[in-house]
Amino acid sequence: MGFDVKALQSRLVGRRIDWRLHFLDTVDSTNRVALDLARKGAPEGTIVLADCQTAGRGRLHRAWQSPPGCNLYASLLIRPEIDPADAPQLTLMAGVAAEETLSALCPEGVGLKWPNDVLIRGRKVCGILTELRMAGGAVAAVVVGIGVNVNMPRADFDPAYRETATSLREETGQEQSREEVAFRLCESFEKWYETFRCEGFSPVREDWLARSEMPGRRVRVLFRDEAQEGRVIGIDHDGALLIADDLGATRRVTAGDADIMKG
Ligand code: BT5
Repeated sequence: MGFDVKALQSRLVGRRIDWRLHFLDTVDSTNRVALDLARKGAPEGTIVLADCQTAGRGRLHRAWQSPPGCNLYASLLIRPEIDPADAPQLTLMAGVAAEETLSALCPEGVGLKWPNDVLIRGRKVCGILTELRMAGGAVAAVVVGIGVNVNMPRADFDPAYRETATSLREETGQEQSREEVAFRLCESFEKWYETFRCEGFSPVREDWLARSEMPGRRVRVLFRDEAQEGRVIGIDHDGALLIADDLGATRRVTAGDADIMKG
């Protein structure tokens, strides 16, 4: 099904954020385009959407599978005044917005996994990639890339992660409107961004923790060749994961892929 970009744009008029949609049929990466627009001075609220990506980006140079006609690939440009070290806070903020959006459409089993995943019943339905544009040592713009598997059939996922990925349709048994998912995502995003700007990261962190199964669970976080293990005790002021190791010491985990252990 085609993407009704006009219908979406008309629903996004007159809101707290002045959303400006750029829709592309095929693009390498919506994040790449949004960063380019940022460099050219595009304002906060610029959003790049595509039907299909040929080089969708994940973290650490990984790929995001982005076939046409079924999913949402969106890059939201904002210009917050933040320290670069606090950028992970925005990934968590976007996670809260995405979780809020998806749990309204799929009433059971939606939750957040640090640092950038939304899961349904333990499978990844959405991933977030935050990229910064720096100028003179300061953050000039932030691009928050959000990929949501909306109607993608299980059989179409790459076999490498077919068992660990899912789509809204697989979980609800119903075809979902991509425009509706996009609209709700913008609505939630602007609400949480306002909270973030007015009240800081604390309320976002509280909400993130309430939307995640991770607190209290034992996790293993792998970053490059190093693994850290412990029980999740919270999120630090900058978005780092806080775990208690087996000796009871608190450790900060700033990057990596987390596995929630059984038991
Ligand atoms: C992410 O990376 O989860 C960030 C994904 C961000 C994608 C959006 S789409 C719009 C915007 N434009 C872009 O170019 N990117 C953003 P990471 O945590 O590194 O997860 C990547 C891993 O997830 C891959 O190595 C695969 O194992 C798996 N994966 C790839 N495609 C997937 C998909 N469609 N659904 C679920 N898992 C996937």
